[in-house]
Amino acid sequence: MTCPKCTKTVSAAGACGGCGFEVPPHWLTDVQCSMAVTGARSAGKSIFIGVMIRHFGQFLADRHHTFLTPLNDTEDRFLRTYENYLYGEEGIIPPTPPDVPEPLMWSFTMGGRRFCLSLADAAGESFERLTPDQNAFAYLGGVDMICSLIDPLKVSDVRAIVRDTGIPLPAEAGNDLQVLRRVLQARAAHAIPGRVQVLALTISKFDVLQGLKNVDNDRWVSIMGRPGAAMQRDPSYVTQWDDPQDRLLLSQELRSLLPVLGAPLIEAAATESGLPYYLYAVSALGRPPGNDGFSTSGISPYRVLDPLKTLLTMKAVQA
Ligand SMILES: Nc1nc2c(ncn2[C@@H]2O[C@H](COP(=O)(O)OP(=O)(O)OP(=O)(O)O)[C@@H](O)[C@H]2O)c(=O)[nH]1
Ligand SMILES: [Mg+2]
Ligand SMILES: [Zn+2]
Repeated sequence: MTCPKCTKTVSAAGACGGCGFEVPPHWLTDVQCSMAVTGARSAGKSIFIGVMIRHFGQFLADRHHTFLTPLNDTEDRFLRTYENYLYGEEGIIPPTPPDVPEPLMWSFTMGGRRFCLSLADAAGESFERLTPDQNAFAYLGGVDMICSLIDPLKVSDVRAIVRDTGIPLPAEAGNDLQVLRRVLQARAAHAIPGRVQVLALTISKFDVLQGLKNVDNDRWVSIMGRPGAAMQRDPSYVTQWDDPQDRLLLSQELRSLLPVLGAPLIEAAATESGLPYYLYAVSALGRPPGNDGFSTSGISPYRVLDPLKTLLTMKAVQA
């Protein structure tokens, strides 16, 4: 058993001997699942986490008739760092400070099994500077899933079209491919022998690309406007577990999208890492944010549960 924060071996609940993190008893008794969300600055990591967890709680209640229980100080931190912004009056989430990432943890039941989820958010700024010797990022070698966000608003072609439509653009920051390679190198340096890890290559802010089917641009209209495409559907809230058929279909469509996004080397980096990987598309907000934050326009997420459902299904099968 390893600590969710520093990956040192732990044999009992309570303060970890390596880092002092309070390891909850659930971590030792339940099916462990851990996810690290990575990506460059403003890739959409924190908003994705905030919306994913909120919707996961609703999904558990509606589809599994169970509850998402925050552990340690997670409830307070989640409220302060995510929910107060996304569903309150605080305006947009500020950039995550480059501190040592502290996992958020929850416990819940799915399919009659208890799960304990550990989820790590970190600053894009830290990932952009990451080197394999940084022990604060050892968790990258211990997590079950690395969910790496790729931001379509970094693509100059997409930015140019979006700028024309008048939607506010976040500052262009960080190179997604470089960050992905740094994350995967750090992962390899801290890998725990025998641990199965998967990589979720996840296009964030997918509403931006879906919006291109309505613009005056033939190339994008033909790519994004195909009726019946998996990219146009969102069954993630309906199915109880991962749906492999839907996932494969979506992966195929996204595979043909990556070169168009100018990101063909993203898959090469994934292959180089030797990790099994899947492609996902998510939109946490479902639409571009307004200048004054989120609350006025409302949040209607798209496929935000897909990576997590793959992870939980994988762990349920392994357990
Ligand atoms: N259109 C659209 N924009 C989004 C979405 N999610 C995030 N954004 C935009 O991206 C900006 C950054 O989002 P964050 O979640 O704070 O990004 P981050 O990756 O956590 O950034 P750091 O903490 O600095 O590393 C937001 O202020 C939004 O403008 C989305 O689903 N759709
Ligand atoms: Mg953040
Ligand atoms: Zn520790």
